[in-house]
Amino acid sequence: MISSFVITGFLGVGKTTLLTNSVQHYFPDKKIAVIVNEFGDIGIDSKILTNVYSEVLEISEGCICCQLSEEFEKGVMEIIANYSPELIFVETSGASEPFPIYMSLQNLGVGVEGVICVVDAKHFSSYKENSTAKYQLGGSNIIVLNKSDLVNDSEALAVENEIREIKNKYNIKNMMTGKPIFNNYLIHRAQHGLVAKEVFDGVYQLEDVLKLAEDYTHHDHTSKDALSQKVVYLKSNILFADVDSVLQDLPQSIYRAKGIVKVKDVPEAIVVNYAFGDVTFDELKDYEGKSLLIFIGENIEHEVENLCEKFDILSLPRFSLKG
Ligand SMILES: Nc1nc2c(ncn2[C@@H]2O[C@H](COP(=O)(O)OP(=O)(O)OP(=O)(O)O)[C@@H](O)[C@H]2O)c(=O)[nH]1
Ligand SMILES: [Mg+2]
Repeated sequence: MISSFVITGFLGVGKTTLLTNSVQHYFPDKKIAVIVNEFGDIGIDSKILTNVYSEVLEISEGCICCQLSEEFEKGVMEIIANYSPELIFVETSGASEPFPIYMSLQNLGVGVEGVICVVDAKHFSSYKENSTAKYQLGGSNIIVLNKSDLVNDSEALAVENEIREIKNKYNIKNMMTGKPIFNNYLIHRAQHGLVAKEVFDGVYQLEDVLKLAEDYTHHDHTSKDALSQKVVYLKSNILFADVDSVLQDLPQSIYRAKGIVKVKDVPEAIVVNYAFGDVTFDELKDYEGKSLLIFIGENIEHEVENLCEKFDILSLPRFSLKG
């Protein structure tokens, strides 16, 4: 049986970092497929993962939490047929819940060894009220308190206590028995996603929850904390400082920005990674694609339009990405 891990967690918490660092560190000899379930046809993360087979399965726009199965399952079947992986890692979109993905893997006969929820130790309080974030915790059985380098021990402990509270309240339960489907969960601390090896030891084997599938109903998210994404293109002929000034000025409702940008004063393209006010830049060699940024947050349509008006270097695509 092919094994898998599902990696969930809110926007920008370090899911891809956990994949690239931990997974490649612990599984150098295994045939691994990494599947990133992402918005749109952009696949920024897949450009960064180079050592393993990786593929981005596109999520259509709309309610991402509802993007159950069909396309995802078809994509996974193709990957299994073409590549025969021993182990599959699925990174779910930071704006969606893990359970539908979990069910899809089960349906395909892929064993789910664990659902890992990555938590941002530093920025947890900025996003913990979001209902998607709560259901991500509720639907996982391995919790990784990442970015622990950015907090002290008492701050980390405080976040761990909050996680336990949310976990108790939002644990998904089997509708028939009323019992939580995950008997147990553990919290591991990590820096840059490098977790203890035991996280992947397969000791987590989940209860068989196929019965639950019949009863699973999508949680009704209020529009208050609905997450949306917008893509903007960047003009050519811009400087690094221009990009930096946009990122310095993002409104709080934009939690996450990522993209690949080309600027005049740096020879290679730059991967931009912005999460809750913190930003990192990495060079990406031989990138020939468009220069773009994706903004993700709560009801951000207007904010992004304002940004485009304010910063001449940004422009909205004339056609939707799907169109
Ligand atoms: N200081 C610090 N930064 C981290 C750590 N882990 C990840 N980061 C940074 O956080 C940013 C987001 O990391 P990603 O791994 O792309 O996050 P993600 O959860 O995959 O993001 P999405 O897929 O967009 O939801 C990047 O700039 C990382 O370098 C960590 O442990 N410590
Ligand atoms: Mg990612």
